[in-house]
Amino acid sequence: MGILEKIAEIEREISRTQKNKATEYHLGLLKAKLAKYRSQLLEPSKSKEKGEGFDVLKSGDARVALIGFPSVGKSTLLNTVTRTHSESASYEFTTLTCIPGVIEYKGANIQLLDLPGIIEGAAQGKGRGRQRELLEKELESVGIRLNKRRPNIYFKEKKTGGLSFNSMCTLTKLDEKLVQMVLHEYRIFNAEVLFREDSTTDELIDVILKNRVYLPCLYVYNKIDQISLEEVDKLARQPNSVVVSCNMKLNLDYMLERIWDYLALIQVYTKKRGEPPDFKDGLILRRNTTIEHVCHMIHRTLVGQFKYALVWGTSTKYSPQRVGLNHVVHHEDVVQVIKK
Ligand SMILES: Nc1nc2c(ncn2[C@@H]2O[C@H](COP(=O)(O)OP(=O)(O)OP(=O)(O)O)[C@@H](O)[C@H]2O)c(=O)[nH]1
Ligand SMILES: [Mg+2]
Repeated sequence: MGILEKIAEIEREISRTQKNKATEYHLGLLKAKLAKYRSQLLEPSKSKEKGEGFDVLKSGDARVALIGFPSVGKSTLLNTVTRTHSESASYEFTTLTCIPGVIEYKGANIQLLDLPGIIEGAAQGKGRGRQRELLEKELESVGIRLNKRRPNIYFKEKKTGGLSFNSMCTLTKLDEKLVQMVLHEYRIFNAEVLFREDSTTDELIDVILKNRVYLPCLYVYNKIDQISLEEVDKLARQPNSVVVSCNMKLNLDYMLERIWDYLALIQVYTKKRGEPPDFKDGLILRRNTTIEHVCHMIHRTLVGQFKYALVWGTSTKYSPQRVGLNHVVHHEDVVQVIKK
């Protein structure tokens, strides 16, 4: 049996199995098996010819990928908010490779990647709510976790000593036996596991497999010019959602604002002694960045010569305030580095 058939069979069995106390272990084991086969599917196999990926050079301060079904308007979006042109048309699978564009926003260059529509034939999906679910499922199955944080489970494989199982809270969704069964499925017999929250079997599997990617995701609903106001209202109220119309240029500014927010970018200005701050070329950084990182951005040798920094802005009590390398800067702070 091929891996795909095995996966299909396990999926069928999971959907057949009723969820209750008696089937808990059985389901846990099935989930572990399923995740194992899916991971095998993701591993590049040497025998097969290398599939063509969409290698695009990283550029700018951050990158955003457009993931969606065919003909939802991804290319139109790229064409509207960047200077790049990507072919858009009313037929499906217009885009066949990855087209990068650049959004210029608040002094940052955000790379926007237009990708081919995912899954064949899914465009005739049943309604937009359904599409969101399908998309999530598709990304889930390749190990991408959207708007989720890493599970708070400490897990370490050991050479000997069996399973050390501990938890800092009451576990309602799994127990030692289930953890042991799941670990055995991955041929792990010696390990230390500490649950810091009431985790699920799926979360345990994510931590064991290690190859999960946790990404922020903004759901953009396009073509609102084609649906009723009530429907628009309903979509806009869903979590992590924005509604837009590329054709009629509706709400695109708000979408950019939200993208900026999700990327957690901030802009910090530098200043030389005796000169006004340089408000033209701010540094684009991630939220929770320290002065040390700011120094690295200015010049890689600067940290070595660092004495202290003066900071004006909301991150300090006084403006200016003398701070050290560990100080965390805020959006629109002004920084002056004093060398030894
Ligand atoms: N009514 C309406 N139509 C739109 C809007 N945005 C895009 N379209 C149309 O939707 C069709 C598909 O747009 P594309 O941008 O090619 O869609 P895509 O998601 O890139 O499609 P693939 O590359 O095939 O995956 C085109 O005919 C667009 O003109 C919109 O806001 N409203
Ligand atoms: Mg396209």
